[in-house]
Amino acid sequence: WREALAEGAVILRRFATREACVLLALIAEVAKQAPFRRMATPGGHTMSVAMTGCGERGWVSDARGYRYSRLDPQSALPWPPMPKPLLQLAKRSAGEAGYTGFHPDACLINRYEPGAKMSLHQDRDESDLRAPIVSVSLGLPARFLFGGATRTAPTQRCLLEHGDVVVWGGASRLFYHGVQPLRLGNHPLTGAYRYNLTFREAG
Ligand code: MD5
Ligand code: FE
Repeated sequence: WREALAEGAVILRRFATREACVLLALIAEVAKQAPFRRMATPGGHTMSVAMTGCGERGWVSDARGYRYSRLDPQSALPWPPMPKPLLQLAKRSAGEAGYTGFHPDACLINRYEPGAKMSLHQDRDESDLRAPIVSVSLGLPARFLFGGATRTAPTQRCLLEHGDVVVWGGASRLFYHGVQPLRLGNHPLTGAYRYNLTFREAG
């Protein structure tokens, strides 16, 4: 259940399956205070993925660019605190992959509806790019693409399913990656949606 996926990346298959119900209930709690929204891109488009977040910092995108903010721009209030079970899962996952001392201050919550996708990109808005990113997939499966350190590097595809956790550290931390359009489906816990939690040391 523990496999190397790329340089520095480890997939912990089904690591979060038993906790999934609790995680989804916590996501719903966060979304009551900071509702899912489709953010604007700096280029003037609207993302197909709906997002919210919890923790000290939240990732935001608008006409001014991408950044982390202590306040939810929609409410001008701080993001909801990161629930303990989420923080614990993130730390346990990082530990399983060999990363001790992981202290995420941001949990970005992505919600994919059928057709929603994420184009190839790098995650580099965090202040310390040596810290790993822990990603937890819930609900419908996604065809995930990851390449290499350059946009044109060859890409590999992998299926990320309900309960799968990936720890992206080392070289893979800065690999280009994306998510193919979500296919229609019905998951017993999430219906037509896929959720992805990413834990980051942002600040
Ligand atoms: C997702 N989210 O499935 C993905 C999981 C995002 C995003 O890409 O930015 O919200 S995070 C996957 C990730 C992070 C860092 C490095 C790599 C993948 N990688 O090297 O492939 O919604
Ligand atoms: Fe990303």
